Amino acid sequence: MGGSTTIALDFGKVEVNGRHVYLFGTPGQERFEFARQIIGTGMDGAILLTDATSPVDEFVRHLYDSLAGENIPFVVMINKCEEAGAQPDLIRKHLAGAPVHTISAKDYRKAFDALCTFVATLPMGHGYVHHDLS
Ligand SMILES: Nc1nc2c(ncn2[C@@H]2O[C@H](COP(=O)(O)OP(=O)(O)OP(=O)(O)O)[C@@H](O)[C@H]2O)c(=O)[nH]1
Ligand SMILES: [Mg+2]
Repeated sequence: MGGSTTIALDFGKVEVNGRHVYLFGTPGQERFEFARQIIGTGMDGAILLTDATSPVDEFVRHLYDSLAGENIPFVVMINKCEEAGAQPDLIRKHLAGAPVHTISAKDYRKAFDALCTFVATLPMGHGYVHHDLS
């Protein structure tokens, strides 16, 4: 979307092997920690989308550690892997522990396959949270 930064959330809905998957993209900038906390409440799984052309810095490490500390399925997807300067192996080395997929937003099929693999690890019967306000 023309170089715009996420300040609230990105939302997407896809069907994966007959399951409805709701994707909530949080802002990536450090100052939006509060938004990540709110959006992440009640999530069934977490995907850390990292940039293969940027080194793992303290902030990415912080995101990794907080998601790994949640009691939910968690995966790392290394994006921009088609770029000439991409170093997915370096990122993979620094984020060892969680399952890792190398993807590119420019390769829909590969990214979707990675999502399918992750969704298959999620327990059934989730995906919709009923908030009882009474
Ligand atoms: N070459 C390449 N460029 C990409 C890829 N994915 C995203 N981009 C570009 O990277 C830039 C940033 O993408 P965004 O989707 O805005 O990144 P973001 O992580 O949501 O950024 P914030 O919302 O600011 O946290 C845009 O210019 C995208 O076109 C990719 O896989 N390959
Ligand atoms: Mg964004």
